[in-house]
Formats: sequence, structure tokens, C-alpha cells
Amino acid sequence: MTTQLTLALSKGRIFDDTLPLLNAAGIEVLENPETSRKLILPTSNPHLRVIIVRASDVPTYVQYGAADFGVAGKDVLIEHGGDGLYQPIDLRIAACRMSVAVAQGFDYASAVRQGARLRVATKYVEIARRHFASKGVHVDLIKLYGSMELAPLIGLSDVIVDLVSTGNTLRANNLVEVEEIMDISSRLIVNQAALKLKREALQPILTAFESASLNIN
Ligand code: PRT
Ligand code: MG
Repeated sequence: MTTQLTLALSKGRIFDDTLPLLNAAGIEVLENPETSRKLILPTSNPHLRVIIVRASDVPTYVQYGAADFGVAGKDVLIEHGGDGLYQPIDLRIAACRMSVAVAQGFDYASAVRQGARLRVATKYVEIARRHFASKGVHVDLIKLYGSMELAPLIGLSDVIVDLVSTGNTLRANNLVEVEEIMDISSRLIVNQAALKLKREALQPILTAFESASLNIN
């Protein structure tokens, strides 16, 4: 009997950037998640299927073994925690950075110097909490699920912590990046039990992903 493998991906940049890695492993995904409503996509490998889930849900599917492996951003992995996950490879895809940004005119440096208590709006509360704790800055964290850029503009927060790639979103909203917290890229994550029980089926794909990511990036 051959082993069935399930790979969890999110639509959009993670799916788009993972496709070339799958192709390098000789695998075609047979439906396009942008046009198909299907959440389980067959591939040219009859023993491998792709499931499409929210980016922040990828670690949960892999942790519980509903997916054997998946691709998730470092941001998502830090917020989720690493329980039950093996993180063997930085695929170096969907790269961006996690930064602190403020409204134009807000003097972040002197607020920090004066020991002001900062209101921080973010979707990434764990990353923000660790960052400001390490700087010894007191913060009130305000959890948002999107459109963080709005918060400093209408007085919900003093600063935001968000992902930045081109900087266009910040610029369009008159926000300024004042501090880079960390570089972000996407990682391959593997269910720890699957790694042991399905090693023979998984290993060739993991190896192909790793060498393809080195060649492509
Ligand atoms: O969208 P959804 O709520 O379903 O989930 P998600 O936003 O977590 O998923 P998705 O697909 O948008 O992002 C998946 C992963 O891509 C993230 O977890 C990051 O690791 C990575 N990534 C890379 C990014 C970006 N670049 C990025 N630029 N994720 C989000 N952005 C957003 C950012 O939040 C901001 O709103 O793009 C905007 C900034 O982009 P620039 O180019 O204007 O600076
Ligand atoms: Mg998004």
C-alpha cells in the first residue's frame, strides 16, 4: 500500500511561491485555487493532495496531523507556537519584514526615550510583545485582524506592528517605518508523527523542495 500525503497551503502568495517548488519536485497541482472553489486539490502525483486553508490555520492542520506538511510564514509560526511541528527548511519564499510604523509626525524615538507607554495595534501580538519587552518599552497591545494601517490615523494606537514588503501600503497611508523587528520568510513545516511514520514518502519531496528553494531564491 502506498502512503497518502496531504500538503496544507494558503491561497495567494504562499501558493504562488510554492508552485515552482512543487514543479521542481515533478509535481503539478491540477486545479487553480483562485478559480476553483475546491479546497482539496489533486496533483499529478496520485499520492499527494493539496488542501487550501487560511494562512494562520496552516500550523493547526499540520500540528493535528490533518495535513502531513505545510508552508507557513515565520510570523504565523511565532504567533501559533511550534507544538507538534518540525521546521526543517526555510524556503525563503514570501519574504518581507516585520516592522514598527507610526503616523507621519509622531516622534517614536523620543516617546521611547521618555519611557512613554505606547499603544500598539497589531495582528502579531506575540511578536510585538516580545519586541517591546526586549526594549524595555511598556505597551498596551490592541489586537486587530486586518487594516492595521488605519489605527494610528484615527487615534486607536500610537504605533502599529505589521508586515512590510514594498512599503507602498505604509506610504499610501502616510505612515513611516521606524524600526525593523525581524526578517520574515516562509518555512516548510512537518507533522512530527508523519515525519517518523511517512518518512519514506515524505523525504524525497522535502529534499526536492530544499534544493529547489536554493536554486530559485
Ligand atoms: O489574508 P489572510 O487574512 O487570509 O491571511 P494572511 O494575511 O496571513 O495571508 P497572506 O496570504 O496575505 O500572507 C501569507 C504570508 O505571506 C504571511 O504570513 C507572510 O509571512 C507573507 N507575506 C509576505 C506577507 C507580505 N509579504 C505582505 N506584504 N503578508 C502580508 N503582507 C501585507 C502586509 O500585512 C501589509 O498589509 O501586505 C501589506 C504590505 O505590503 P507592501 O508591499 O505594501 O509593503
Ligand atoms: Mg493577507
